[in-house]
Amino acid sequence: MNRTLHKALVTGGAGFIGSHLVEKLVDQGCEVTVLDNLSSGHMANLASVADRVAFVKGDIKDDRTLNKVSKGCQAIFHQAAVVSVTQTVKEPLSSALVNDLGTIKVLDAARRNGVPRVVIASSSAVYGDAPQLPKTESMNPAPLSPYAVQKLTNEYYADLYCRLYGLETVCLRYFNVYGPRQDPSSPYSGVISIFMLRAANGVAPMIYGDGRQTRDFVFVEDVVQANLLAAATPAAAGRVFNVGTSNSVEINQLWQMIAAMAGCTMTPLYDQPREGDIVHSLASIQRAKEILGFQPSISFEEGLRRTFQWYRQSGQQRSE
Ligand code: UD2
Repeated sequence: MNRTLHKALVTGGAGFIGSHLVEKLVDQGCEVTVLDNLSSGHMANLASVADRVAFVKGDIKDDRTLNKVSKGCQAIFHQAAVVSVTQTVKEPLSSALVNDLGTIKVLDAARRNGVPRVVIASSSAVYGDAPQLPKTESMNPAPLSPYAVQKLTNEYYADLYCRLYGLETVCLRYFNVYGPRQDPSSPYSGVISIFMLRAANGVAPMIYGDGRQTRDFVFVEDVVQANLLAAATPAAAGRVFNVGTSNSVEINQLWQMIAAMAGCTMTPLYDQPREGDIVHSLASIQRAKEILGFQPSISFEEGLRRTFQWYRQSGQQRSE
């Protein structure tokens, strides 16, 4: 790591991924401002650092707020977004105002205020269902939802801001992120959070399709690691990186692992494949390894154990 961060802004810092990033930055002695409108984030996610961060309840669409919170920062970690693919399909316009225009506003606030670096949360969604595996950053993108188009647009703007204005931007294409605090409450929440809740409640899971589809699940702490490296590595500027593990897990196998952990014996129910579902997703993390020095450190078994422990302890099992 080549740079120490003294002051940073995390947009969406009260969300699932953002709050883990905030905790880590605070642990490292960084002065952190969180900007979050609490539309999908929760103050409870920041409980462990509440008295050590500056929390601003506000919107990334609000230029004045953005201006204020970005002053003096060495980096902005832009995690705020409409994160539900389905919601962007239902509301292409309002989601674009946040995911497209909001991101441009974040980039421009950085430019105006002399913030040297912006790390942007992108998504494996930009690959669509292109059959090539593993997905490499040099593949042609094939976005299939407003969400994917918005994330890809973010990447193009990030690249432009780097070329036109010298703003150091780094985009991270997250694969399937999981871990403590992931919200399981919607049918479109991450499959691990849903299965954890089902297992804790003794309710059989629903598997869409034959369950042979696979995903590259990456533990949230490793995503935090990727963000910190992206902020600190000079050669990362202007680049896009996959953030996954290069390992994939079948959905059937995922349930078996969670059921074994929870001591459940229920048999899953099966339904039609979910519309628009891709069959396989797997990241090549070669570029992140070579340029960022990224190396996932939490095995899938360990990540699942930590996540399950959190669902058990946090009382999430009562909320379904
Ligand atoms: C992930 C991202 C999404 C987008 C997309 C791009 C998450 C949570 N979502 O969606 O934001 O980037 O990738 O491709 O990371 N499943 C079941 N039963 C359930 C829930 C899910 O069988 O109760 C299946 C689902 O049909 C899918 C797999 O599990 O095949 C993973 O589903 P997901 O919603 O966790 O994530 P994904 O890959 O669709």
